[in-house]
Amino acid sequence: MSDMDQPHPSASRFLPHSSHWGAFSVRVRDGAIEIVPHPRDAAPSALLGNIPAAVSHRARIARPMVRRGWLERGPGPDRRRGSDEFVLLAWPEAQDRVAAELGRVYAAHGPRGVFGGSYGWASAGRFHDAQHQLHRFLNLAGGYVRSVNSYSSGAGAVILPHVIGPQSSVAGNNVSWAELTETSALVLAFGGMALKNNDVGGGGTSQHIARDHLIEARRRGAEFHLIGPLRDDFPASVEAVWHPILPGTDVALMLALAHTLVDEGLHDEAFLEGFCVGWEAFAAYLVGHSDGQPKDAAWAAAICGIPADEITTLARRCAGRRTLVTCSMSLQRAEHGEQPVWMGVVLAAMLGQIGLKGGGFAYALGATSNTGKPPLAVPLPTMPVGRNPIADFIPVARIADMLLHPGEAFDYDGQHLTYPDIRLVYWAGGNPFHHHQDLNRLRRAFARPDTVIVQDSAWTASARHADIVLPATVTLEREDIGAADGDPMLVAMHRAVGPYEEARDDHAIFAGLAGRLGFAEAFTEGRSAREWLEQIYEPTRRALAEKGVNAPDFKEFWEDGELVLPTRGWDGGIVRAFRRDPIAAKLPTPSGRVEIASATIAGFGYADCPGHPAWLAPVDGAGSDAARRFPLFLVANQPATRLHSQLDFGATSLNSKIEGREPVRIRPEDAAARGIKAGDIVRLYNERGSCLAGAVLSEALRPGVVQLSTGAWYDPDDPAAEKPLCVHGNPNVLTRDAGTSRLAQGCTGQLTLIEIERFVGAAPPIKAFDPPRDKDAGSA
Ligand code: PGD
Repeated sequence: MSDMDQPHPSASRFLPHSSHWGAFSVRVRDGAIEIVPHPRDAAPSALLGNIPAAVSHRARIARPMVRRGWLERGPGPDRRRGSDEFVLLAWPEAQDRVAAELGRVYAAHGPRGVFGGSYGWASAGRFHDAQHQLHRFLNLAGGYVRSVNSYSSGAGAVILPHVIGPQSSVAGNNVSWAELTETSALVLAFGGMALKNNDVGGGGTSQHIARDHLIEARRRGAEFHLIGPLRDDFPASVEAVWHPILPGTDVALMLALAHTLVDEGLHDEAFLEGFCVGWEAFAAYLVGHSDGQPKDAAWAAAICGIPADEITTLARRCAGRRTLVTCSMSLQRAEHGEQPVWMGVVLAAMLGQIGLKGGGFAYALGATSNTGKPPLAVPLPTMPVGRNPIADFIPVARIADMLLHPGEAFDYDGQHLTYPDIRLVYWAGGNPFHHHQDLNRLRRAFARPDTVIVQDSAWTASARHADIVLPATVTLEREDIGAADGDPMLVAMHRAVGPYEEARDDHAIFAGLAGRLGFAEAFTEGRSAREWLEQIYEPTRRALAEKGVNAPDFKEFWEDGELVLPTRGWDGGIVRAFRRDPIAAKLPTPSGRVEIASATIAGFGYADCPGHPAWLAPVDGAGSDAARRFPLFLVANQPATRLHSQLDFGATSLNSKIEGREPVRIRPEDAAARGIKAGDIVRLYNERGSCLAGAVLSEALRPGVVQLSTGAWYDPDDPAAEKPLCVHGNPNVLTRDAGTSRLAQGCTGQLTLIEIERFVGAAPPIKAFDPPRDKDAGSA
């Protein structure tokens, strides 16, 4: 059966669907798209407002296109990527050329010449997920260099297993929202718990529950402390005490809290003795025996900007009650990002609370909509990707280093590795010109490979920097199953509209390429997309039947539109089991205990990640050379009006812009000192680049801090220039492209130093959403 046999849905019916930011129903009437949030969701996300634009915005890619330089001169490094013309190709020719180029690169360079790391969130949907489809295809084609970890949590994912246990055990299931609401007396939230982040749950979310739990906890009397430069990283309703810390200095504050606990005998020696290793080495550093500097409150105050008496008072309040130390992902997306995560664990250990209900340490609680929810009792439908015959990888945020420095050595988590010599980059479902730091450097990196192929639904800056651009469908144009770890609802994602122009599903694109490369049968296994949905649904159905609960067959599930899955009881995971019995239920760390100091990490000999948590002054921080020229701290955080760069042209995102430019928040006194008024177009700059944005004056920032969210589409005024001005407001032209440390090599995009000035003169037009001019291959 072909996919074309599927009946086109009736236009007047509401159909179930799903997105990373919520389940919803969709109806198409007279060409207009109506979206209604799922009734089960008490706090639906405003991001749903971006969805209607996805269907036919001019930024959609209509048909395959090829870069003129690549078409005329063939594969090879080329600095014109990003500024060249594009030429239209018919699908058969586009696929012939992609298949031939893949064949050439595999024959000449093998799988180590192909980068399929292709990081990105893509869209909700268990079958059409672009990463799964690409990896299945490349595995069958011969393999590829992959990427490991994420931009979200590059440092956290590597440090946590050394110290307490895998991220999934410490972020997802040691302290639940329900426990926080019922039990926590004090929540010490480093980086806060911004509700905007809770809007999004990778894969889908049927209920946004954080706001109500936080309010309920406050009503019961829980005390919240927000450590962070942005006051709205907690909702006003929890009445958090705001400690407006200098960005990037949380470890100094944590150390001073720890120092006060020791100084006043408030630390839990029995817990440190019975459940931890490495206390002596760390304590020697803390009190200054090892380096002559006690990490006391006065020392920390000078670094982090929180007064010493506020620090000692806070430390005393944390002791002797059920205290939960939380650490947001944003904190570790910065230089030495491993340290706040590790030191958060140590602080919680010193308070003796690790493993207790509603206490101890929770990583990234509130970072997405689905953390802190009960785990599912059945497996989710999953598309098999097969096996990659090669093991080569890079830590995901080292993409530019890899392309610029083939053959050079780098360190990662105790390993000495070498960057591969990549000839072909294939990206589907991600936007590196959104997510990577120092975009001018990334442009130089993208000039290096022979060929760059991008599959996306829209003309992102990544598509503009490709040689071959293939138009992919959006979820409303295809059928899928929506589901996510931690959320109990399986959604039958019905197709609401036909494909835009010549867009095709990623699966169909790869099936076509697989046919040309001789492995169509292995790729599709002879199934249509609908048959794949039935296939991947079956293990979930079987598991439900084995549990003796409602287990509808696929047809019934599809007609019902949704299925609520059973969850497991909350047991606090490995950390609580360890607290109950540290001998029988050892932690999966080298010592089986919480590692306050790590012999393994010390053995790596990394100066930028020593064997116990430490304050390491950042290169791009206060007091640095850069700070003298660029005195403002830029917080480049997750946006509140879209997911990353997705649907930046949607209504919710556009409504937040100022004359079409991304809003930058700045304190009134910092603005006045620069002659900036609300609504002015301003230029943000440092030595790496510059961008325009619209000024919003706000007192919700620490003085000296400005905030420009990520996700405005990169829009260079002159795409051929070395360091063009981004006229739209993408902060990644300013951020620094350096790993968190040699341990994790994570992304450090959250913070950087900049200066701002009022932009004088005629503001350049925004072209980010205008597609490149169509050129016909025939007339090329
Ligand atoms: P998205 O905008 O979600 O960003 O980076 P990521 O690359 O995930 O990109 C997804 C792309 O996939 C979009 O272009 C979308 O159109 C495309 N897409 C969606 N569905 C499909 C599909 O079905 N098929 C195909 N082919 N394409 C599809 C996010 C990354 O950015 C993340 S996770 C984080 S946490 C980082 N955060 C920061 C930060 O805090 N600060 C800075 N400065 N930089 C960051 N970058 C990181």
